[in-house]
This record gives sequence, C-alpha cells and structure tokens, in this order.
Amino acid sequence: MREISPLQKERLNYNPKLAGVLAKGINNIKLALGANTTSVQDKEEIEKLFGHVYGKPIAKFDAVGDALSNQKRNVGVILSGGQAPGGHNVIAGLFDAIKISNPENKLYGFLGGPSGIVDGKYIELTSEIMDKYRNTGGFDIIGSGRTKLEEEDQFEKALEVCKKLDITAIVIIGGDDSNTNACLLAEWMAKNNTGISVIGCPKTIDGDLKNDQIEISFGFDTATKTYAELIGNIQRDANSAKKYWHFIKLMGRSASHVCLEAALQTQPNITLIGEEVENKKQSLKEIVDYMADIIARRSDNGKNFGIALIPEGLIEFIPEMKVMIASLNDLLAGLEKDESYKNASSNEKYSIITSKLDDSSSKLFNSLPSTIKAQLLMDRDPHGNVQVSKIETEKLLIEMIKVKLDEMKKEGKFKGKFADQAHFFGYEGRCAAPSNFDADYCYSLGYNAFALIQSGLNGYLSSIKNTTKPASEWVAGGVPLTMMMNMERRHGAMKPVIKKALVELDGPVFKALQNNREKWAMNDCYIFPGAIQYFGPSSVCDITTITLQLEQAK
Ligand code: FBP
Repeated sequence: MREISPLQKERLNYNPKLAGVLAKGINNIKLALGANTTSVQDKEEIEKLFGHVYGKPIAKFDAVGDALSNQKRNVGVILSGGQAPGGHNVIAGLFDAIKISNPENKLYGFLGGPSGIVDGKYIELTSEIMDKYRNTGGFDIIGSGRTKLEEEDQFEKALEVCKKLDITAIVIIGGDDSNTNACLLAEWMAKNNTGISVIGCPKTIDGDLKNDQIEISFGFDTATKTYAELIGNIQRDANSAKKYWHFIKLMGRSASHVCLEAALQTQPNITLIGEEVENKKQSLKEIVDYMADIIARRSDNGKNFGIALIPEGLIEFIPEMKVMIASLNDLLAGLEKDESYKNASSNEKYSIITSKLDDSSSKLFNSLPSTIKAQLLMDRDPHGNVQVSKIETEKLLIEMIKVKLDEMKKEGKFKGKFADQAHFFGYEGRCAAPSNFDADYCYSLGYNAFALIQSGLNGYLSSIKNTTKPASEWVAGGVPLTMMMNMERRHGAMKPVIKKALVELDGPVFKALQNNREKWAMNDCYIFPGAIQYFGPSSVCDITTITLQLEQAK
C-alpha cells in the first residue's frame, strides 16, 4: 500500500520561491519605516483601545543592509479559523527563517487554534515533523480553532505558557477575526511590558482580508481554482445532458469575492453578488424574479439547463434579511443563557422569536421554510458571526423559483421544464494542495513574519506585495494591525474588529462580470479550467487569480 500519493511525494520536494529581498537571507536585510498610520474608521475608539500598538508606521524590507539580530529566541505559532491552502507553508517559511537565523531557536506549535496557547497545549516543531508537511494542504500539522481571545485571564494564561517555553514572539495565522485576536494580544503584551511580540499572517479563502498593503489573503488562489475546476466539470455535464439547472453555493461568509472569481474563471449563466444585491436593495422576491426570468428566456431558446452561482453570504446582504438577522443576533445574544428558551421545542422557539421581532422581520421570519428558520437560529461562532455555511440558501432559492415558474406557466410566460440540482462547494476547496502561487506566497509570508519579529515589531501583519510579478520582484514588509480596524456590533455589543474588504461595485473585477452577464446568461460561454497544475509551463502553473490581475492592473 502507498503511504502518500505520487503527487504529494513530488510536492514535498517543491522548493517555494522567496519574495525578492527575503531571498538574500534572514540575516541580510534591513528594515525601513514609513509614516505613522491611522485606523481605517472609528479612529478615536480604536486609538483608545489599542494605545500601545496604535498608529505605527508601515514597514518595508530593503536590499541587503545591516544584518538583523540573530539573538536566540523561541517563537510560538497558531493556526486560526477556517482552513486555507498554504497554512503549512507559512509555518515552513517561519521555521526555516528561525533556524537559519540561529539553529538554537525553537518553534512551538499551539494545538487546535488560539485555545492551545491558553490551555498550554503545544508541540515543538522539528525538521522531522516540518518536512512531512511542506507544500501540503490542510492545517493538520497543529490543527485550528475559532476561540476568541479577549478575556484578561486568557491573556494571563497565554503569558504563563510563553514564559514556561521562553517564547518571545507569537505568530497568528488567520483571517479578520483571528488577526483581531492578534491585535488584542499584541496590545495586552505591550501594555504589560512582557517583551513578547505578536505578528499576524493574512489567511482566508474568502479573500476579504485585503487592502492597499495586503493584496490577497492566502488560500484564495487555490480555493477558487479548485471551485472553478468543479464548476467547469458541472458545466460540461449540464451542456452534455441538457436537463438540469445547477445551483451552486460557494463559500465566502460575507464578501462575494470567491463567487466573483469563480464566475470570471468559468462564465456561468447566472452569478449573484451579495454586495450588488445590497446596493440595489433587492428583496428575496426580486432575486427570484431575476433568476426565473433568465431560466424562462433560456427555455424559450430550447435550453432547459444552466448554471447559477450563489455566494454563501448572500442572505446577509438582502436588506430585509440583514435587518432581521441583526435583530436575531441581538436577541440570541440575550437568550444564550435563558434556560427556558434553550429547553424550548423548535416551534416554541419560533414563537418566542417572532414575538420579540418587529412586525416586518417577524413576518419575514414566519414566511421562511422551517429548515431555514432553524438554520438562522443556530449558535453564532465565537466571534458572533452567523454560520452561513449551514444556511441552505441555494435550496431556498430553488423552492421559491419553482413557485414562481409555476405562476409564470399559468400566465403562459414559461413553457419549458425545470429540473434542479443543488450543490455547496466550500470545504472541498479549503484543504487542497496549495497552488504554486499559494505555496510561494505562504512560504514568503512565514519567512517575512520572522523578519518582522527580529526587527522588534509588535502588532503587525506580514505583508508581501507586487504579487502579480515574479516572486523575485515581490516586496516584503509589515502593516500595523490597528490600521485595518473599525468598530462593529458582535454578540449584541460594539467590538473592535478588522474591517472586511467587500466586492467593489465600481472596481474592475465586478465590471468584468457586469459587462458579460447578459451574454453569459443566454449563450453558453462556459470555460472549463481543469485541475490545478503543479508541474509544467509557467503560463499554466504560476498564474494567479483574475481578481488579483484586474485589481493590480488598474
Ligand atoms: P475564515 O474566515 O476563518 O478563513 O473562514 C472562512 C470560512 O471558510 C467561510 O468561507 C465559511 O463560512 C466558514 O469558514 C465556515 O466555518 P467552519 O469551518 O467553522 O464551518
């Protein structure tokens, strides 16, 4: 029997490319600091909450200069939140930089996400362990979790664990919520003069942790290529059998970047974008009417098949739903400890909830099928987010479209057939073997994180820019975490969090979809991207997302 697949064996030997100046070696780079920064919004509140790490300058590593210190230090690393391809390579880059700097340095991996540092659950990462995980997908080297770090006693316990292991720096690999954790921890460590620094690395397949300094979050490249491969395969099937409409929900808890990128790679008949729905103030009914109209028009042309992409976060962008979900979030935060609510049957819960909602939200809630009601009432994650991956929006839309098409049939406006298939692509893409782009980008992010630590920085996010160019031209540096923060309502209270980057409706990426929508709706312009290629011509193996290319070309 095989122990690993032939591809995995080859990938273990892949040598990730390091970003420009970092390739000179960890002991041969020099830090340059820019002007001080401010937070993206709510400056006063953020400055007050993060007095010790607020407003620091943007950092950049320059060509060979004064050597960074190679003083001995131990580092702890945490994988946090949803899995994303490339996480193992961030750790590999960090590990290699640490050992090159000083072979006596140690890297500890905290197990199961942020709770590992609080509960003192860790392993020392050795070459033997590390070498089994290079260029592989998944977070299984140390596991991940979504624990929110915000309580004084969590920070105190983390400090004790760090002291025990002589750790003077922590790297948190995560998305917006996880890097909010990183910022809170960095502030606490600085306020208490612990001498421990905290550096974040930008991860999330959702692609919504980005800004002028962070061009892309890792994992987005591989995950969208994986979804595009699957969508392409389904398009071929639909175009062969010509009998099904496939409704495909794609991950992306809030922003619709994944859906937009997958659409540009595959050119399906319908693509919903949550941000557009919100901007146009579309109701659920209007979305259904829009989709039913395309289904009917294609049917008039003899095409009773098609592909519709639906972003996972759609439901929270529909204005009426958004208002109702915000009220539900506040209500559920209050009912969390209410034993009579917790022990109530589903129907009793629905009547408690509807009695507390305002008239329009209560009417809307009651109009939903009970599966969707139950999914909307599920526990929020530890950061207060609705678990949209568990809400079957694709099935809700299918049911509503069926009703609409029946009505249209009676009015003589739909003469065709409608047979549906529902899919949800999310977990399928989160642990794929990282593409060459993600393998290289992640390795550089991890290596760079240690360069930031050795430069004495605290409360920064590792940043690698110029990523549409070859890796030798990538620019390495750091962005202060407070620069990305604003205040948002979570669990019924205002909290500091990193602001999500949503799809820009006046940007080149959305415009590329908008300009082609009608053509793609009626004609079959399907593209079949095929599987990610790891070996072969660079024009196939090293290209990154259409989103990044369009954004960087503007
Ligand atoms: P991160 O923001 O932590 O990277 O996770 C994003 C995500 O993959 C979303 O797309 C999805 O809604 C969510 O995780 C699912 O979470 P879980 O793994 O807890 O089911």
